[in-house]
Amino acid sequence: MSKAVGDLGLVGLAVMGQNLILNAADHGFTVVAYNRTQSKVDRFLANEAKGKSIIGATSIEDLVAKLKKPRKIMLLIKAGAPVDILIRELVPHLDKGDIIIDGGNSHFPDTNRRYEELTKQGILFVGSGVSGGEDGARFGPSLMPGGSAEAWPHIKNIFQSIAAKSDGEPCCEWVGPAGSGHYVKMVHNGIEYGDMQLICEAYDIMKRIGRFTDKEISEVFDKWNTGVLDSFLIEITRDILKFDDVDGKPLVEKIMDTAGQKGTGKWTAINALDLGMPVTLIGEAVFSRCLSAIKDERKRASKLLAGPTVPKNAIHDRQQFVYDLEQALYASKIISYAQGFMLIREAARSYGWKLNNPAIALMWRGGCIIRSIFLAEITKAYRDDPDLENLLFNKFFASAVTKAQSGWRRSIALAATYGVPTPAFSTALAFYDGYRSERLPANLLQAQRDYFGAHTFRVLPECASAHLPVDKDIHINWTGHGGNISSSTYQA
Ligand code: NBP
Repeated sequence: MSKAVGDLGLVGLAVMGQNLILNAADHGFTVVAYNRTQSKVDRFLANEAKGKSIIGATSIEDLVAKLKKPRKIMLLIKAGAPVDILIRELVPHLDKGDIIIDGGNSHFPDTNRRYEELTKQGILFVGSGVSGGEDGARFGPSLMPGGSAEAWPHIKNIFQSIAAKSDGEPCCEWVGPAGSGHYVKMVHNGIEYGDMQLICEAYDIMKRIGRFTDKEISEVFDKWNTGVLDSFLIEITRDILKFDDVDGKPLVEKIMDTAGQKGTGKWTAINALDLGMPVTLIGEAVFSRCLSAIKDERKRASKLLAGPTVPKNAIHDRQQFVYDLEQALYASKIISYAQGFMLIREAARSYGWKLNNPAIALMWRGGCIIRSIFLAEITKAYRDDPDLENLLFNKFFASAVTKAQSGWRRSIALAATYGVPTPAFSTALAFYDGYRSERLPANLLQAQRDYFGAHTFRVLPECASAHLPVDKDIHINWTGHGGNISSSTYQA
């Protein structure tokens, strides 16, 4: 009979699983490692895990038998069907109150479903976002757990011990119920798409309009990394741009300019549309990858479709040009995070989740791909007011955007003048100008819909009259020959 000595069981010995096990062992926990392909367990025990508080399991039964109660079993396996298969295999061996944690990139509706099913069976289920890649898993990831709240006291110590620390605080807190942990991870990944796209646009403008070399652009990122943009992604961009191939030429310029967009970025954009939230920057970041992917078509179009050419002296003041771009990047980033938190707020409302907003910002401050100085300010904003309606209503961010906006507008105008695409910069500014507009042209849109589809409209209270009553759906016979019947179903 196996002895129940394990604090944590971990299933899945690929890159994330192995590193998280080593991390947990370094923090004094005894981890029981299991993998579908047994040879990987044997290899791991004989190498990286040797001499550490890590024991192997030869079967699901063996794994369960080696864990202290309530058992805590974390899955770090391929998302999708494998998670359902493994849960089905595990459950018959578990007792009520045992805990299954899915640490993979599962889609939150799947986590909602698994949470419901397992709750009925008395098993506590946690869906946890894990970010930071291989290095994060090994030395401190950002962890975003949500699901059965009763599980949190049992896993809190392990999770907060192995998580990254930011100013001494663990980048891990309880997010909320059901699939909310995976939801927050999904939005994190969407924001990551946006941050990367913004950086790419700044690089493209410096290259194509400023005619900077990669080394010069690297120096700009190096400088930016000491200011408000200080972040992991700016830091790695700096290093990528100064990395030469064996022939002394920048390696990045030899890389095919096509990118994929499966998974969490796409899910975030789809969810934003489902919830009716204008998360435009992440949407543009996903579409930019789609545009990059049609390389052959772009190649043909580049020969056929004309645009402005960039003169050699397009930039008169390099310092101002770089300063403006920094402001454009900073302001757009503020908009992207404001949109991300708008989406989280709407999800909480739509799905009936009570979410911990200050903790979400805190969890993203360290360990993960979007870690940055900037997130300290977001954490502060939500700590000062956990129910903050919009990040842009916070004094610090409102004033930061106000200060940044002339450089932001100049950068976008310059790029448009010379035909350099800036989908993320531009959509961020369009959102900002739309958000701060008390009146938008949707009045005309409503009139058009009523004209062709009898879709009705509402009238502004100050314009109400006997034939245009307030708070009533009104249909007008715009042409004199249309009917007076309004549509109750047609949605244009
Ligand atoms: P992978 O996503 O490559 O998954 C490989 C693991 O899944 C192996 O242990 C494999 O076992 C196991 N597996 C598969 Br495939 N089908 C299985 C099944 N039906 N039953 C049991 N096990 C099965 O590993 P990863 O890159 O370490 O990522 C793990 C999770 O963490 C994923 O959900 C991933 O999206 C997420 N994630 C990854 C990163 C990253 O940087 N890689 C970052 C953040 C989150 P086998 O050895 O027997 O084939």
